[in-house]
This record gives sequence, structure tokens and C-alpha cells, in this order.
Amino acid sequence: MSILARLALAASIATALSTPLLAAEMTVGFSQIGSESGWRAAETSVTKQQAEERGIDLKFADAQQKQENQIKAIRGFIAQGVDAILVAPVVATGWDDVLTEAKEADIPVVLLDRGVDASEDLYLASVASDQVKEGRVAGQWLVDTVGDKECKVVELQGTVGSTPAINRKKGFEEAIAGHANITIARSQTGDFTRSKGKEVMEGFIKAENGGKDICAMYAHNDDMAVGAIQAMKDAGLKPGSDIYVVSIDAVPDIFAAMVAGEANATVELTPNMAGPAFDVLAAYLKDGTKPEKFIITESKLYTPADNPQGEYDTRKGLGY
Ligand code: GZL
Repeated sequence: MSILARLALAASIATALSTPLLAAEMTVGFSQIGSESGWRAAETSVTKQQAEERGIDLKFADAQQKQENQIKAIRGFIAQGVDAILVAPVVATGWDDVLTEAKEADIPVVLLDRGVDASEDLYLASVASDQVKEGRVAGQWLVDTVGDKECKVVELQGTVGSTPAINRKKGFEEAIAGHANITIARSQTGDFTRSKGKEVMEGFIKAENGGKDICAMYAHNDDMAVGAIQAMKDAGLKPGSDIYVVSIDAVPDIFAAMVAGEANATVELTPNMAGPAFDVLAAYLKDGTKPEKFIITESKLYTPADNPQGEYDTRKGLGY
């Protein structure tokens, strides 16, 4: 081998050794909450597909909605020495210790779709929607729809202590404040699931004169709304007309309900939080590029005027 060839080979070996990780060599641990809703299932499938497209080795852990399982999974990822960790934190509190352990192991963490009550220096970035805005958009739709008509609202809250449940409630209340004709008469958690949403709505209907006194149902996600719609129909009520139905996520089944005249409004939440997360992690691991701390995804209102059949057809194949 000529001297020149040897020099070129040595240079390429030196570069390869000095070049930090590229996305293709990233191993990422993902602590996912569970599969409580259609949206969550879509987020999981989109995350796996985004990882595959980037050649990322994804270690997936489903916590079945239990924070202790998430903490255990994160400790496992740290022990494995992954390059980075994604976490969708089921509730806002109780993360300081495990996030500190990840930081001390020099493993960057990106939060997906929910937030934590912990110091911002314990995670590299958060990819989530503006959940207060989602609640405000839902509330504003109701204000615009009922005008000055008396409207008693029942509310199905998300998982107790989760940032979407806290923030979506806050945003909705902000939107209806100053409209004394719109009041939240009953509010209870349905834990983001269809079955619990149906069960809680059955209780609301019983407590409110067979549902005749209820003007609107606001659910923090579409899955609880779909469960509530079933409860209304079982009670001989017409969801979407006797009782307005407004919720959040924009999953296919809420568009199917709109086509059937049984739902009135939803606020979109993209299931692709992982794409932006992988991008900031690749840049950070490559050369230490620090991303924006909070990457905010869009929140768009959809109603039956927005081609619900087309929206259903488009979304159905996305892993919901
Ligand atoms: C919100 C996300 C919520 C979805 C629900 O960002 O955390 O969790 O709205 C899911 O469908 O259960």
C-alpha cells in the first residue's frame, strides 16, 4: 500500500473514532405509559416507525399506567447504558430521583406528550402540545356554539395528577369564565379510557335527570368521549344533539362519531412526538447541540364541517 493510501486510511480511521454517535448508531430506551387509548397506541406505533426509519435501536417498555414500572424501566435503560431515554410520564410528580440518576449517568432524557414537576435541567427537552390551549380551544367551541343559552356541562377528566388532565381542565375553565350561562356541574376522572368514560357518564346521566339536564359533555380525550357516547345512547339520549360532545386527540373513532352525528368537536393531538425527539437527540449526541427546552406541537379544532369521513380514512391506517 502506498504511503498516500496509508495516510488516507489512517485519517479515515481517526475520523471514524473521533466522530460522535450518528442516529444510525443510537440506542434509545422508551418508557411508554401503556395502551390506555387509541391515541397512545398510535404514539407507540409512530415512535417505533420513526426509530426504524432512522436506524435507531429502540428498547420499548410498556408501564401499564404505573409510575413504578416506568421508574424501573428507566433504571434498566441506565444499567444497559443506552445513549438516550424517552419518557411519556404518566403523572407529573415523583421523577426527580430517577431523572437525576440518568443525568449522573450522562444519558439525555426527552419527555414525550406529558410534563413533569421537576427541574428543567433534569431533561434535555420536552415534546408536547400546549395542553392549556387544547382545553381553551374546546371551551371556546362550546362558548361559540351555545351563545347565551344556559348550558350545564359534565366533564370527564384524564388521569389524576397528569399534566394533560390538569392543563386541559384549566384551559377549558379559562374559556368559559365570564360566560355565567355555561357551568361545569360535574367533573370526574375517566382515566383517559373508554370503559371508565362510559361508566362515569352513566353516573352523570343518572344524577342529572336521566341526562335531560345535561347540555354538553367535555372529555379530556376522545376515548372517554366515545365511551360516554355509548352511555348516552344506552340511556336513550342522542349524543351530538341532545348533549354536545367535545373532546381532544382527533382519533379516527371520534370522526366516525361525527359522521354518525354523535360528536361535535375534537382538538387534534399529533401522535408523532418521537420524530422531533429523535432529531434533537441525534444533534445533541453528535456535537452537543442544545435544543429548545419545550417543543410545542399544534392543536387544531375539527368539527363535522371538516370532512370527518376523510379524516377518519386518513388516520385509520396510522396505528390507532
Ligand atoms: C396528552 C396525552 C393523553 C392523550 C390521551 O398529551 O398524554 O394521554 O390525550 C392519552 O389519549 O391517554
